[in-house]
Amino acid sequence: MSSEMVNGFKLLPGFLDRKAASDLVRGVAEIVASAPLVTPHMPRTGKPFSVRMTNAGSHGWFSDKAAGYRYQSCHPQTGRPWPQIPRDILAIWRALHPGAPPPQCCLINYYEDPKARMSLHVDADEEDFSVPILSLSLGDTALFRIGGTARKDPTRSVRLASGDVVSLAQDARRAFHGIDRIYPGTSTLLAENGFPGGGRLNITLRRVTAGG
Ligand code: MD6
Ligand code: FE
Repeated sequence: MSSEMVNGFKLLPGFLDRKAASDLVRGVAEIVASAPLVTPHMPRTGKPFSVRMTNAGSHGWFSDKAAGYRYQSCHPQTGRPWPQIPRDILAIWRALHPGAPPPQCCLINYYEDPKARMSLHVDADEEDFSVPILSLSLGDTALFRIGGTARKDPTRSVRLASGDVVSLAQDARRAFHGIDRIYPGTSTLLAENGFPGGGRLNITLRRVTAGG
């Protein structure tokens, strides 16, 4: 914890109370019922991600070996448009990003495997970097690491607990970040709200296209 936190990183611990978090998880369970979780794969190598994903909104993020990282309007397996972003999620966006255009992507990452993680990355598939990304953590606590805009920059680690909200704006919007590990069994939220396997959900809200 020696380095300065990159500018534009904001952590709101416990922003969501248990009731709000439970409602969100049940909303995600509804999304998953119509847009099933899928395992993305790395471009070129085809290595599978350890998290499964789905989306809501007009733009869904996905990756596979053949076509790599991209946004697409339909679910890769069902071919149906992604479900709409739930109203309670849109309300959180409006409360924290007043004046920003509405999110076009609600990416849902599910860490069910206790060994699931997400390697250091920059979210760079969007056209518009002026709008912050908002991240909601639900369920088991995770160890989040964030550095600077260069991969070699020093990093700092913070634990993200259920109900914590993170906003990445300014330099942090282009900063490397990832999830080193989750702490299994630290929350009952998911198991009690439609995810019998427990684990952790992360919801990120993004503006994808420029203008708006
Ligand atoms: C996660 N989060 O919390 C992974 N990306 O599971 C992210 O990759 C992330 O927390 C952009 C903005 C905020 C984030
Ligand atoms: Fe990210």
